[in-house]
Amino acid sequence: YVNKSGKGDIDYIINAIERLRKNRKHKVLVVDDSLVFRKQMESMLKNLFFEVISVAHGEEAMGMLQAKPDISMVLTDYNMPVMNGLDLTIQIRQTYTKNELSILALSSNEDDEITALFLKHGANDYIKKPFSKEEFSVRVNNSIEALENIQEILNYANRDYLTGLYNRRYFFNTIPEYLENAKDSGEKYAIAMIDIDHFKKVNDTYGHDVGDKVIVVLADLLRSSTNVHDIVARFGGEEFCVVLKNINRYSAQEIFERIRIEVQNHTVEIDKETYVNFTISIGALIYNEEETLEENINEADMLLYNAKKEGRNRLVF
Ligand code: GH3
Ligand code: MG
Ligand code: MG
Ligand code: MG
Repeated sequence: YVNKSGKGDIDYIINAIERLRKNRKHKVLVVDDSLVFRKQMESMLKNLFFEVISVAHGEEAMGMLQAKPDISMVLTDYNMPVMNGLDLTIQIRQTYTKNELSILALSSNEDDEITALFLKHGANDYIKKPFSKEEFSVRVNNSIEALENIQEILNYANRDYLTGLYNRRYFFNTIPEYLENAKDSGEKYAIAMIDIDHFKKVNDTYGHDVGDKVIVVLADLLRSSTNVHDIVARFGGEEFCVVLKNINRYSAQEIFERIRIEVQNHTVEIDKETYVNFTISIGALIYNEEETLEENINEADMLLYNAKKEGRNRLVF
């Protein structure tokens, strides 16, 4: 069976299966005051393998977005009691960009101005009621695909390919704003520069692939030893930067020291005969708001240099 556009239903199913295969079951929030219409959309979306949540108006939708921050798309009606679709769109865009959350506006309103207003205030696309099941599926799929493509590109731009950690570019783009929050809330942040000791020897003795494996092991260890709100970045080579959020000097020292000891005690198994041990040196400080980020990083780098000079496998705070 082929629809008017030449695309068969099977294409949407293939599309949806492709998404499932990539292990991404997107959550979609349906916002409509008509129960009949909500049920209809729910069933169409479930056929496209989306996880669906539905609410009756904009205010409920805002509450749901706060409770479930991993929603990928909002499908919203225009005319609703308490808060209409346009006000909802405006509110959502104060928190989420078009690249983070897709908004599809739906309305039977004949007024073309509403369409323009929706798009102007940040809706990604617009569907006029009544619409065919086919148009609905195509527009929903297109928006989700666009969102996935942008997120994939952002991922390539912001993350290090080998370890999946944030790269230097992301770090220097994001950290200043992140630290601004610290200034406002009066929270202290700790910054550490971390470098593997005698890493050239690892490469020279076991080869570059083993060296890479060691870098990945350290990356995983840094990630698992820190909080979700902390930042772990690979600056290049075997050099990492860790930022701990909302922490005092004593706790930061304890965490970095624990990481150092964990690395020292960890054995990397390459194969049945090859086991590699390695150590790291750490230069760390409590972020000084009176100085720039670069100055803070340079200071941490100096402390790292001192840790190396004093014999390696140590923390200088
Ligand atoms: P030190 O204790 O003073 O830090 O000695 P080191 O041998 O670790 O010296 P340094 O930090 O200058 O060495 C960095 C080495 O890391 C040089 C480079 O060949 C290697 N390297 C950089 N990036 C990678 C990578 O992605 N994979 C591998 N396997 N090696 C890398
Ligand atoms: Mg309505
Ligand atoms: Mg090194
Ligand atoms: Mg180095």
